[in-house]
Amino acid sequence: MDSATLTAITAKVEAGERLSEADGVALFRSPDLNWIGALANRVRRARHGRVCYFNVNRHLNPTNVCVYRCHFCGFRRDAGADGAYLMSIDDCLAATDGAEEAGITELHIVGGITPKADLDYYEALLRALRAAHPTLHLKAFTAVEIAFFCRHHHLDHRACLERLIDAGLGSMPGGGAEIFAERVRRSVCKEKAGADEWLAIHRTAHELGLKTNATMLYGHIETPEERIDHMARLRALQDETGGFQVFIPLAYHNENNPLAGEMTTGYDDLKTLAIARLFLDNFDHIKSFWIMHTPAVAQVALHYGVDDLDGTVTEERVTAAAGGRTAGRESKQQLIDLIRTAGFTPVQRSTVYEELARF
Ligand code: V47
Ligand code: SF4
Repeated sequence: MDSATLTAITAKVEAGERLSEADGVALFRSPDLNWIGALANRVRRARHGRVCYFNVNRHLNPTNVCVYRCHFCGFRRDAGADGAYLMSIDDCLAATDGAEEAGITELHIVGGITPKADLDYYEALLRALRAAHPTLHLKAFTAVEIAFFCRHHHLDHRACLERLIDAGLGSMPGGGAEIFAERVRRSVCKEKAGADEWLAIHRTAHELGLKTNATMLYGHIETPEERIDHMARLRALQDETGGFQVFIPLAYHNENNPLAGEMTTGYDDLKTLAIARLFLDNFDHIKSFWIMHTPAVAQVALHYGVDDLDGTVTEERVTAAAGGRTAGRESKQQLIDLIRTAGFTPVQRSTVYEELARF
């Protein structure tokens, strides 16, 4: 891209004008990471100053049994295969025992797609967790899981979500979005809910008052145009509902999965995060899931548009299964130090971005 295009995009951002899809693609095609990063940093600083948010959470993946076969997934197992597991509700209670004492404020609950873990199972699980941990926020179920529950139980999205809210669901994570483009989904995750259904479920969740998150799995077979198309569809829904809290680009990991592509580079990670900050002008937060980006890249990313780090995640299995080297046990103090030494003020937040403590 010539510098005139970058200058024109810079002028738009400075005037608070929305970037077009062509602008977004041009940014991906530009090699000028530091220019793009500096621009994203200006937007980030105008919104959040020197604050960097983090939360203290725990992941609970009740089963890795999955009837789907996404090509990028190292986590899934066939029922009965070596390493396949399905936790009972008591197992889940045991795994979350002592959560509050450990300072945890959120449980992030997602699992594989199996009739053995259906809506009845998850309603009972939410109720049991709510009874055992009344103050913990239950952030649970990707739209892909909700779509499966709906089909399995012959329910529409609204009825299914209402049942889960009644059982204790507090918000929804952003997984399962992958890349919305049909070409990519047909190739790497053809069984799971398509883009339209993913978006429809989040729309309904927003209508019911649930906050939700949005992800994008990048660094495999998608093109820059498909990354921007993905973000454009999220931006359009956000214009309608305002219900998304945060955008989380997830970096593809290449172990134990049939896709076996290259890992993303730090360069691509930073550029993708910065472009997300510039393109998604109606999203409050851009999060680095540092388990995927590594603490080193996540720290630098705070200067490239990121204002949120997730988190003091314990027991995260999806990334670990695909070659993640960063054990999900970063202590709160380490996270605080990582944010501070990058020149930012660590703010511990709740799931829905209320400030809990400032360090
Ligand atoms: O949906 C699967 C992705 C997601 C791989 O909402 C992979 O706060 C990289 O959605 N390499 C689950 N990614 C994780 C997720 C998430 C994580 C953190 C915070 C939030 C949030 C959501 O992980 C899956 C899929 O897109 N994934 N395999 C892989 N090999
Ligand atoms: Fe199943 Fe999720 Fe893995 Fe796809 S990414 S195979 S839906 S566990």
